[in-house]
Amino acid sequence: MPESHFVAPSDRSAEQVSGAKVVAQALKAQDVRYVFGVVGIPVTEIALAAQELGIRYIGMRNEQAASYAASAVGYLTGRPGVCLVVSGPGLIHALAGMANANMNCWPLIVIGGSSERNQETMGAFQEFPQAVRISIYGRPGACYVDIPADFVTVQVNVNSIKYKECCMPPPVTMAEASAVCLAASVIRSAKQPLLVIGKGAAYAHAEENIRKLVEQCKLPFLPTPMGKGVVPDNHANCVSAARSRALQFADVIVLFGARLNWILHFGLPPRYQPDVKFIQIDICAEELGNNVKPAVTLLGDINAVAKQLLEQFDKIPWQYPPESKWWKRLREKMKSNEAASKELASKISLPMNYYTVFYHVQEQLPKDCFLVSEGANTMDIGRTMLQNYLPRHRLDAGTFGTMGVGLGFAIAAALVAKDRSPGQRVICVEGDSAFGFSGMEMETICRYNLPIIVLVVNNNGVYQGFDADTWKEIVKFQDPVTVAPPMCLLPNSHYEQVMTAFGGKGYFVQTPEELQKSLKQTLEDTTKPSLINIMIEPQSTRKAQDFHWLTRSNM
Ligand SMILES: Cc1ncc(C[n+]2csc(CCOP(=O)(O)OP(=O)(O)O)c2C)c(N)n1
Ligand SMILES: [Mg+2]
Repeated sequence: MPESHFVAPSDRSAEQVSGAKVVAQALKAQDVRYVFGVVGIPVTEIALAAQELGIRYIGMRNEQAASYAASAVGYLTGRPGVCLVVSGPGLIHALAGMANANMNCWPLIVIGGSSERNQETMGAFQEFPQAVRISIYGRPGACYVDIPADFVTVQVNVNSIKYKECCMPPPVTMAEASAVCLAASVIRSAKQPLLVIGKGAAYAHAEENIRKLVEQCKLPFLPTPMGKGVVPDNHANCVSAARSRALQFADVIVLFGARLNWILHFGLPPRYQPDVKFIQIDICAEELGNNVKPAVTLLGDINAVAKQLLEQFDKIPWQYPPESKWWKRLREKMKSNEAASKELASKISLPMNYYTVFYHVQEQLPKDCFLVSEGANTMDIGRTMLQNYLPRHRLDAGTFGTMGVGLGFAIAAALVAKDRSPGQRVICVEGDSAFGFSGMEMETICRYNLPIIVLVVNNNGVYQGFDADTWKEIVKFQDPVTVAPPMCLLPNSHYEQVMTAFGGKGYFVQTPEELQKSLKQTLEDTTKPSLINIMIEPQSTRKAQDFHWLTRSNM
């Protein structure tokens, strides 16, 4: 390392500080509040130094879950969470979270402690402010800072270190005025308008302005999975229950921080009208015009642009007529879809189906809870049945469709809740397969005593499973190692015992009554984590859909 940078030769007697402490102080100066990681040489010292400075260090059981948790902190707080790993295998595990953060456009800083440096310069410490800036400015995403082992252990003169001031929140950018005018006029001329609210709107804290726009102009809206709650799901203008129809027949669609990727079926027929006019609002210029040519593009901060649009409708007031044919069509479809879900939910035969389970969960769900969810059917059906009332309170498999994120996300949400509004609950709804990816994080949850409620919706498999009798038949005649069907997991697995093994509460439930009772108990006990293992019919599936979720849109 260049001597002049760290040790002032004339002042060798001054107080010395370790490289690890310098790193921790630099993180603190950047307002990093949470570090998730798995320790090892040479990052243990950094974790200890961070703790000493009052930064929360959360020791996880796998870097994958640690990187997922750190990225969720970034999404929930707007400041990057840090994932601290050993280089090599630790970093390889953390790559999963970096890729997931990039796909979700969430800030994340991964710090790897590598082996002794060869020729690098001390510039590495200067990387922190840059990493923070790059992770939160423009489109947020993941950054990696590599710290060689000898930087961690080196003793340096405290007077020789200059910490960079805290990186400011990103500057707010606004859309071009003429484009805003054009967008307003396209909306005014719409016969069948629709607003789509994405997680970009949630991240930008655009809830107030978008809600005003919805109410002032009386427009129907649809949230994307993590856009849920920006405007509450139970708002009269929410048309989630007629999602396919709304997308398919809208003639003007305004995208607030929602990308035309697979989640929105690429914006293409047959899921959309071929001549639908998109008004695309995004923070990232590269996103504009992806897959379809928008009628209007508004480049800027989603909240600022929502306000700009609102100003247009303040200047010349306009409302979409509530008695229009479009509203009637949407309401009819919502009614029939809601009735179909209700019918499935009211089935009293055992084992339960997904709809019955989620009906009872929704009945007891605290309105202000964080909802974390992953799985296939578990997540898809859960999303339609479980309501979000607050922005940034739903975390799920996201743009990448990653299984294994749930428990890390739940841990992040529980920590943020604990610091911001104690008493707020985190409910983590997991498919039995999804749960397995990071199941050992139950120990982390119990070690930090985070009162998370984990619901494992257990159908003995991936998408679908087999009942115990069928499984017995299979293993009676054949070697289960070679013939167990690929979608099958061990029937009636007692996942709740993973929780009780570490001192949390576990429930194994098979009936609606048992489910109601266990939910009530877990919600009343705010001191302990719990896991409710909910057995459902192994072949239970979604109700018939007009389009499969993954319909190929370009056929
Ligand atoms: C990391 C990762 N590996 C594999 C997959 C493929 N995959 C999609 S959903 C899923 C699990 C679905 O089963 P489960 O969580 O039990 O939910 P269910 O549909 O049975 O309710 C898997 C393995 C994925 N999305 N991500
Ligand atoms: Mg399953």
